[in-house]
Parts: sequence; C-alpha cells; structure tokens
Amino acid sequence: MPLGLALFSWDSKAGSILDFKYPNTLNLTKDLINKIYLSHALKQSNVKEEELYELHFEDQIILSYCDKTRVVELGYEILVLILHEREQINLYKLTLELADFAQACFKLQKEDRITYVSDNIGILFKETTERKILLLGRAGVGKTTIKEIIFEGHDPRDLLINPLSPTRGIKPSVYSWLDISLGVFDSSGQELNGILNNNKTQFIAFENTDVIIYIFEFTIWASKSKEIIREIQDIIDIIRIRSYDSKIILFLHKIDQLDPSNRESNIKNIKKEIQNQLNLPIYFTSIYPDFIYSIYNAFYEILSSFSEETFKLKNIIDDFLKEYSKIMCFITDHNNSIIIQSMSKDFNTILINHAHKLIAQLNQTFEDMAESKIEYLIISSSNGLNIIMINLNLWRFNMKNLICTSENLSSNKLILLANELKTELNKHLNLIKKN
Ligand SMILES: Nc1nc2c(ncn2[C@@H]2O[C@H](COP(=O)(O)OP(=O)(O)OP(=O)(O)O)[C@@H](O)[C@H]2O)c(=O)[nH]1
Ligand SMILES: [Mg+2]
Repeated sequence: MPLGLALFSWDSKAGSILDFKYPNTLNLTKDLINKIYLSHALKQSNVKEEELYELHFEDQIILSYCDKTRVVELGYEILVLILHEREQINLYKLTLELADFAQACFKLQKEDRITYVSDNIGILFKETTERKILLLGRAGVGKTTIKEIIFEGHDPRDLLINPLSPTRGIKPSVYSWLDISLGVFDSSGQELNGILNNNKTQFIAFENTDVIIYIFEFTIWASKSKEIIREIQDIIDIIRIRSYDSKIILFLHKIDQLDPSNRESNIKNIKKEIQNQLNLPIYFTSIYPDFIYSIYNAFYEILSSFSEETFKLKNIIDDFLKEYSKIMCFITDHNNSIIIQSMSKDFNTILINHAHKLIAQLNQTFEDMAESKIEYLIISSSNGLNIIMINLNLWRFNMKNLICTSENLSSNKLILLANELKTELNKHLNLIKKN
C-alpha cells in the first residue's frame, strides 16, 4: 500500500501550497517538495503535456503528476503518491490509476478537490492483486533457468554455457507482471522429496499457490515415467488434502534433446499419455534458440489468465483487428516475454511459432551487435508475408515491442496499422500526447 498522497496548488506569490495530505502524519520534507517541483519545472520543453514522473528520494518512490498545459494559467498543480521503494506494488496499474485520479481531481474547482480526494482515496490505497507460482521438479530439470529468463531477462544462451548452481530450499522472489504482483517460488530439486513429504516445507511451498508448474525432462520420462506420474499424483493429493485452490501445469522441458526425426510424434504420444493418466495441461519447452518462443508462450498463457489488464489490452487489439484477416499481433516486455497476443481466426498457426522465434532471435542479434534496441523493423517475404516490429517506448508499463504479422497486407498498410494500434494503446494508457 502507498505511504501517502499529497495535493498541491500554486499561489503566484507564495509558490506551492499543500492543500491536502493523507495520512495526516505523512512526513513531507522541504527537500522532497523542492525536488518534486524542480523535476516538473526543469523539464524545458516546447511541448506542454501531462507529466507523470517517477522520482526516487531516500528510500521512497514518488509518483508525481502535473498537467503542464495548465501551468501558464494556474501554476504548478501537483498530485503526488509516495511509496516505499521496497513496496511490492505494481507500478503499472498504480500509474494508470493515479493519472485517472489526478485528471478527475484537477478538473474540479480548487475547493472541491479535497472532498474528491478524501472520498476516493481508496482507489489508490488498496492492496494489489497478488498471485503465487511454485516451480517444482527434480534436480537439474531447468526450474531456475526458466525463472531467470522469464522474470530476470537473463540471456538463454548464456545460461546454457554458464549453468546456475543448484537451488537450496525454497526461494521466493516477487515480480510485477502488468497489473499483478507475482510471487515466484523456486524450489530445490534435491529437496523435492522433503517438500512433498515434510509437513512444514509442504506448507511453505504450497500455501496460497495459484499455479504449480511441475517441470520434467524427456530423458527422465523415457526411463522413469511411472515415478514421474506418481510424483505428480502426490502433488495432486497434497492440493486435495489441504483443500488448496491451485492449478497444476506441466512442462516437459529440454525438448531440444528429443531426436529431431521423431520429436513431433514423441510429443504427440506424451501428450496423449498425460491426458489419459492425469488430464493436466502440458507445455513442451526448451530454452534453445529454436524453441525459446515455447517458454515465452507458455508463460503468456499462464500469466494472462491472472491479469485483468491483459483482458483490457487484448480487447483493444482484438477489436482493432476484427476487420482484418490473416493477421497476428503481440506485445513483448523488456525480457522479450509475450504479454499480450491476438490474432484473426484464419491466421496460419504454423506461422505463430516462426514469428516468435524470428523476432526473439533478431532482437537478440541486434542487441548483441549494437548494444541497443530496435526502433523499427520490417521484414517482407516474396510471397506476401510481412512482419513489422515497433518499439512502443512504454518502459513505464514494461511494454517493449509491438509485433504485427500479416499474410495479406502490404508492408505499407501494415506499418499504418501498427502505428494506429500503437496510438490506440497509448490512448488507453493515458499517455497520448496533447498539443
Ligand atoms: N539442453 C537443455 N538444457 C537446459 C535447458 N534449460 C536448462 N538447461 C540446463 O539444465 C541445467 C540445470 O538447470 P537449472 O535451472 O539449474 O535446474 P534446476 O531445476 O533449477 O535445478 P535445482 O536447482 O538443482 O533443482 C543447466 O545446465 C541448464 O543450462 C534446455 O531447455 N535445454
Ligand atoms: Mg534451481
């Protein structure tokens, strides 16, 4: 929960005036107030627009809103929200809410603002949606590697060359994913037996878990499928006995190790067997460049079910694409994970994986080469397939690129479409430039 909120108005003689603060005990030092005002005043720009800054002051994060289009007439009217830097709140959602809140507040006459802020303070001072994911599996199956790639942005190729040390105990970390605060609990494969059988560790690992991802590899499956099934059955039993509301998802990881000549048929058979014996969802994954999309895609599907914001953003894209055919769009975050994906029903599904793979590889190659991000990228094939990638510049919301793939639009039309879509998204995020 935020530490506090403060509302300032401006007097042409006295300068900044604190109209309201919440809670009453909130400590606003002169230094802090100066820093807030300076950060808005110092930005010399011809473009006057709404600003929402994130400042760091001592151990606090300050989100500060000022509508610069109104400064000439009314002076600096500012609304700030103060958070502890260790607060695991999701800045994405909070920033959106603060912008809405501040716009509604400053629309009112000065005397009505305090009533508005105190009546609606609950919008900003509420607990974030929290979700918990538990990674389980035997030693060396790739749990920590997957966590590092998806949530820490670690380079997959680096993790193949320089493996991580074995995990000990249960390691929780907290991440932001769009509007949710996500607790990821990595566990030690060496201690898997203990986690499944010891009451206390079982409680720490399983308590309040929304999704349990059980990871196993083909080599173990090939020789010990019965043991693996029993292990998964044990997990199902723990959830049942403890009456937890957790979903189990399986990853058969390291599919790069399957013989390419019969990889597809092996995957099909395992899928069938898992369906018959356990009836649980399963993803086939690997961190090898040729399959890296499989990991991104699996987490996209798992995490998007948690997030309201995904639905909103996905609806915007779905709505936008509904008049088009043979098209797919997706948005990636700064770890190159897919966070939103939408496509027309007739899009050639074989292309999905190829498009993900191509983009992930190009991004990586370019970043290696130029140590910077791609701003724009257009690829056209001779048979009419066009792919465009544009940098969304929405770092605040952890959104990096918008990628649109079309089987029938010309590259020019696709560029136009991607830019319009970018504008739509910006509108939703309240960041559309005014003036
Ligand atoms: N071939 C292949 N190797 C992988 C893949 N993913 C991870 N690895 C390798 O698997 C090894 C073990 O990875 P970790 O992530 O440390 O395994 P873990 O499940 O966390 O192991 P514990 O912490 O001991 O439980 C490392 O050498 C990784 O490089 C993959 O997709 N393919
Ligand atoms: Mg580990």
